[in-house]
Amino acid sequence: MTDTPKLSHNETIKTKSRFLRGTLEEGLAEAATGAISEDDQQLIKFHGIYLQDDRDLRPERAKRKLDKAYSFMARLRVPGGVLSAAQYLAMNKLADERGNGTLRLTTRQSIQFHGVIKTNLKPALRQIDSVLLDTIAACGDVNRNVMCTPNEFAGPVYAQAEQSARDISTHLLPRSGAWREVFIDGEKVTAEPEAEPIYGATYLPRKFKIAIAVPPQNDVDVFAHDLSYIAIVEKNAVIGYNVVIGGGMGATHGDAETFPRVGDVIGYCSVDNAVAVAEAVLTAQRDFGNRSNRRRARLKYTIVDRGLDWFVEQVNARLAVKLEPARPFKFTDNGDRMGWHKGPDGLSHLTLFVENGRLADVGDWRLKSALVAIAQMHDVSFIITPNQNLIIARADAQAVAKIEAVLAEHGVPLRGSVLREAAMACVALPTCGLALAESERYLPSLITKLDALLAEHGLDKQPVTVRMTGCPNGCARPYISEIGFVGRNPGKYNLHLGGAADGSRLNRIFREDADEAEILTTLSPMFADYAKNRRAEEGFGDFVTRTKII
Ligand code: SRM
Ligand code: SF4
Repeated sequence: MTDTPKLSHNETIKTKSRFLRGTLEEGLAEAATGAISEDDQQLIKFHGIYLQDDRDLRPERAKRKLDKAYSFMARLRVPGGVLSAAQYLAMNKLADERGNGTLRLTTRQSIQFHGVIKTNLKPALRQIDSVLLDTIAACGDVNRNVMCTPNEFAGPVYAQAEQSARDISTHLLPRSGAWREVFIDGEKVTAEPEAEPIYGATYLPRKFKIAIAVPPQNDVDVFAHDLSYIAIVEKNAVIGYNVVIGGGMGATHGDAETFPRVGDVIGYCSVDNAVAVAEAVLTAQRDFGNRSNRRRARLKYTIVDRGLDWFVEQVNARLAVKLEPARPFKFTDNGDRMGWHKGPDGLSHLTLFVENGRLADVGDWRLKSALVAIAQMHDVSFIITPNQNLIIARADAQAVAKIEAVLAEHGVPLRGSVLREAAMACVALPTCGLALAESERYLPSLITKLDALLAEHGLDKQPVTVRMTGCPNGCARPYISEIGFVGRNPGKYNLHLGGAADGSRLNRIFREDADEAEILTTLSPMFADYAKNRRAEEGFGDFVTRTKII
């Protein structure tokens, strides 16, 4: 008798789904509830949508014996995060008419719409489709939004990298017509039986993530994804990419079988071979990834369990042109290039600070309205950065002056403090069903206190990466920041220290379950020590590692 482990329930859901249709059509038509069935909740993710509920309202609604306050979150697929002004305006309208009135820039250069109630879901997706955008594969056991060091307008190298991101995204898109059939037209777009030439009927064991970096910037955090590419540039052109595999952030508190991991550089491929490499790595993971235990189903665990060399052999066996030895590269940091920058064509690009990616109007700070005014006035592009900021791209001299005036009129500063600009927090409460602690709503006030501490020691101009998540899943990539806060309980965080400023090294847990007071009393003497004893150009993460604080 063979000892084959039982497949996870999600595998059955996928098998029976008729290429991602399930009973979504019926479930969305059911007026008696704002939710859908549990199996369909898993399937709808493949279409970029999650069922959520407002967790702030849970206690009160439970007391009144009411159903949870259900709504959906929809996430765009935007390789490299690039939107035209017209697309941005349509997305802003959608947030107002169908969502909770805000847009949330994500750590993978996408936009999320929260608070879309069931009756608004199809109209919302039709609005997305009408401006040639979609939410296909933005979640689920498939390749997700492909990230890329942003701004294709900043020069030919960036444009080439963006093109690779789009090519890979298109090639790895599920072929199922279910998204259009269920949400847009209601018409069958393909005669059954359909086929998924790359994925097969059961898709991948788990989500799969790809990013492309253009050194010296490692803004996309190349070591944090299943598969990444590092652009190798010669004579102002990308000639190929180093390939990195097996990164990932997600973990579960108290489960040593799960852990964050930084990826390994396994070789080099030409630009022309980049799509084939993506297919080879993805299909090797499709065939050998763990389909029994979803907690151990990411590529990083396939590599740890079976060995890196073995996995690279599997990849090479699928390639007509094998990987070559990796080429030299150097990253300096994993931040965004904030403020105004001029491109080779004379046009200017503003990387605007957006706190934790939330585009909203709050009191006198009216960022959301300012962006609408800018999009209506100029033919600019909007590009979401991997650090939850926003680039307003392609501004001529006249536009630069007007953009600055509009932002000032709306009370929007171009820049934050050095610490705040580089910081990231995941969404967490009230929408994330997995959050154990606050993140987006709490980090801003903690940053104010950390900024004050750093200023006491003359460190307010020193870049330090601070990232916070409301649980150990790692959505803001906290395990490679210099200072990471990972939610454990309400008001309590594991304090991680020692990541490298270029995103190449994992940090480690320094304190468990720390509240704000403990966080501040722990970090204050460290900042003093760092101010006094650091070496020239030494980052905080490198300092605590060299001096064995961690
Ligand atoms: Fe994430 C699940 C939000 C980037 C690792 N993530 C979730 C869900 C959908 C919660 C859920 O499953 O019910 C969160 C929705 C919260 C909400 O209310 O909006 C959520 N993840 C986010 C976003 C919006 C965080 C943000 O503040 O920007 C990011 C959306 C990215 C996008 O546009 O696609 C986001 N998530 C990430 C990243 C960072 C990245 O990809 O570069 C990671 C770590 C990298 C990785 O995948 O290893 C990440 N999210 C997870 C995990 C853990 C996966 C694992 O391997 O264990 C989960 C939970 C899961 O999949 O079971 C998760
Ligand atoms: Fe939710 Fe956890 Fe991701 Fe934060 S890290 S958005 S709490 S799943």
